[in-house]
Amino acid sequence: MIGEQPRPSGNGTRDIDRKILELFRDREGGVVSGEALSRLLNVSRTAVWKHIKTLKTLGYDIEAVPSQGYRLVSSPDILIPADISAGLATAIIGSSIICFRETESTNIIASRLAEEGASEGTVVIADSQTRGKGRLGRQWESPPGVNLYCSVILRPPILPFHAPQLTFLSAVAVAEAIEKTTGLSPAIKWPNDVLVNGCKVAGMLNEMSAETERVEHLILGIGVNINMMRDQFPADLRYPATSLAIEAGREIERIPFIRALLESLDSLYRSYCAEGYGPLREAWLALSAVMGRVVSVSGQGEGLVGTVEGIDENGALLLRCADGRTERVLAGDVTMVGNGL
Ligand code: BT5
Repeated sequence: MIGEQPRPSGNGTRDIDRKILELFRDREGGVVSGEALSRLLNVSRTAVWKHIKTLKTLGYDIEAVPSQGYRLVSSPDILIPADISAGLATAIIGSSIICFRETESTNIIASRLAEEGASEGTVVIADSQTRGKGRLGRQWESPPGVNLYCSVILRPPILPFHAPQLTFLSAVAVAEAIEKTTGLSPAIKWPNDVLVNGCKVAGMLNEMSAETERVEHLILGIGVNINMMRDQFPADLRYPATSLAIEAGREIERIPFIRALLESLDSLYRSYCAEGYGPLREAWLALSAVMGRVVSVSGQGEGLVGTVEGIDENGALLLRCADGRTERVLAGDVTMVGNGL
């Protein structure tokens, strides 16, 4: 179940969804014919059907009544979107906010919405996920009531080969939000894990849809362990994990954290669009847990060991190996080995 808060800048598609819901509510549980919806909204019957299908994916229980039309049986009942957008100081991120009580994966929903034309800055949030995705087909533990699972739709005006530069946007924004709302000191492990006191507190999964000449959309998937307790973590995690509450020794309010995160994302993204990659790269380097450290690489680049020298224009990790050459690592996982070769 969900709540939805389209903000005034929402595009036509989401406006039609909202108008359909208003028409249902005007009838108070009654049936509204497809013909009436099509006439009142000035769209085709097929378009009405597509919007009904989208609303159903978003958690609205809409029944088709044979030869009469549609009836809204129940609406999502969480109020989080309205709470989040109240006082949210952003220009792009949060143009529309959609919340689910439970969904398979916010990245899957966000991709679907993006394909249907959802506006840039649309944010999909879930209280729990049944199939939370990590990188490389791994799973992301997503219990209810404690954490943040969210996906943001971006449509950056850049060529696809520049898209890896935006990989770091969400990790930097999460780190800034942690500093601002908890006073903890986060660090980023390449490419995108956010650590507090050496343990993983957040992970990111970015997914892109592109043509040769342009990025169609980019989904920033962000999972943050906010109030998860020690006994909620599975025993076999790849890397030691923690939550903000465990590290801060107190419960962290989710809504102010989410608002701080969306505001950081908004200002970093706008600065990227106006000034390019430089400021984002600098921010990432300032927060990096791996700069100057010796790391070993698994996945692509398996077996490489070297001292981290930085990241390049495409987000690749630059490693100085024992024989003096510098290797570029484009994908994979790194593990810290020591303090210098
Ligand atoms: C990540 O993958 O770190 C990316 C996680 C992205 C999750 C968000 S939630 C919202 C959005 N919707 C989705 O479906 N996904 C995104 P990776 O680096 O591959 O780490 C995954 C590994 O971390 C797993 O194999 C576990 O070992 C471990 N892990 C799983 N759940 C965890 C958790 N909640 N906290 C810390 N570690 C976890």
